[in-house]
Amino acid sequence: MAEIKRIVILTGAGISAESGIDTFRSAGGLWEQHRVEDVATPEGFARNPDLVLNFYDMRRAALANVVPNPAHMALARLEREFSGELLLVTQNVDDLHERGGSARVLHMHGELKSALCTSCETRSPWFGPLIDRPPCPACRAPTLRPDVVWFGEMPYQMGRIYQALEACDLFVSIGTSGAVYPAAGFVQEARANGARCLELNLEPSEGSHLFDESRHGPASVLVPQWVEEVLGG
Ligand code: BV8
Repeated sequence: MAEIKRIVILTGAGISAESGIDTFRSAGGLWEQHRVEDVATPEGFARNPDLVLNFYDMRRAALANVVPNPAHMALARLEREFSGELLLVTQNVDDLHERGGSARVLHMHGELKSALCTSCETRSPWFGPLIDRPPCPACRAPTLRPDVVWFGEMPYQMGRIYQALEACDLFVSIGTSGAVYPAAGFVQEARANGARCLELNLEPSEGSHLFDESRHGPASVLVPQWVEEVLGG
């Protein structure tokens, strides 16, 4: 494999599946229990804020019952030992990358452990429930919402992500179905700029045909194996 200098990694719910966090599209997954329109859109939040606040309060509380798996640890090892540039972008709102040892994680869809004030737009680290309408730490207004990107909202730091996709020589997609844009389009950006594209997923994603190589299996096996390869064993 030619000398790899700049890697962009995109992770999805599949990397946290073996830690016990439901993915969105598996049987019994998150979206089977709730309609997307009701719990992951601004309209759903406006229509029934308690339903949405509870949905995210439950997921935030559930973080206490899960731990990172070997895939998260392997990406933290890559961050420590890889001599080139690495950007880890995750669609996940859990904190398992950080708890697995990754120091630099770009949460393009926000994170459960952050609250956004709809009055002053301040983001605050948040660990408890929001259902009781606690006051915003900055402006005291009782107008905190989950700091996650809902459907129809703009994902975070897209400029930085596209810049990295244009410059990278390797794009790796891990544990994502390729069902949601703009994340699902990152492989096209990377390809257009001549990067090699690798998919590590339990089964072929919707965009599998766009990858130079697609390996199928559990992330806890595939990711440590791949990191070992990149670091030259
Ligand atoms: C935007 C945060 C534009 C919240 C999420 C038509 C109508 C309306 C909208 C659209 C439309 N067409 C396109 C759109 C845009 C829309 C979209 O893409 N819709 C889809 C449904 C068609 N996208 C948006 O709205 C985005 N915003 O476009 O804004 C804009 C432009 C200008 C100005 C303003 C706005 C925002 C989308 C973000 C939504 N938020 N999450 C929360 O978490 O609750 S989405 C959520 O689902 C995830 O974050 C992720 O992005 C997405 C997909 O989930 P995955 O992570 O891939 O998980 P999934 O279960 O699907 O797959 C898991 C995979 O893992 C599987 O492949 C499985 O095989 C694999 N796996 C399982 N176990 C393992 C494993 N792999 C390895 N090992 C294992 N053990």
